[in-house]
Amino acid sequence: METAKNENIKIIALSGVLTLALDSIKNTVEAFKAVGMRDDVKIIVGGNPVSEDACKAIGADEWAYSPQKTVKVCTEWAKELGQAQ
Ligand code: B12
Repeated sequence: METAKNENIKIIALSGVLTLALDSIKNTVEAFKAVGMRDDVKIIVGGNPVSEDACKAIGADEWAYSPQKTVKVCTEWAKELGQAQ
């Protein structure tokens, strides 16, 4: 969060391989809320245990399984946010 703030990072991508990681990913999203930064960043999640339902439960903005979708979503966000691709 400190790095995101200091370096003006707008897209956060969180990866989890184990089902256990879903809790940590959710805690990270909650931590952005707690410091009032949730609306400043877009959060995309992915990894083996991540699904549409998990994405909703986590409170992320998007999820992806394929690299192609990940790039598509982040490219759209970058345009929306007025950042270089
Ligand atoms: C290789 C592997 C390991 C290696 C990891 C080596 C390394 N340095 O990374 C080793 C041998 C260390 C390992 C250990 C363990 N593993 Co393991 N492992 C795997 C395996 C075979 C492949 C994972 C992988 O790298 N896939 C290749 C990547 C490219 O694919 P991917 O992760 O699915 O990612 C794709 C998408 O999900 C997406 N994506 C991924 N991340 C992100 C992030 C974002 C933001 C986005 C948008 C998209 C995205 O894009 C990728 C490309 O398409 C999987 C089985 C499997 N087929 O998934 C089990 C698996 C993940 N392991 C498993 C387990 C249980 C373990 C251990 C707990 C075993 C143990 N008892 O010690 C440990 C845990 C280690 C740890 N601390 O995390 C389970 C997890 C079960 C669960 N649901 O929790 C799996 C699913 C196997 C199984 N079916 O039981 N493992």
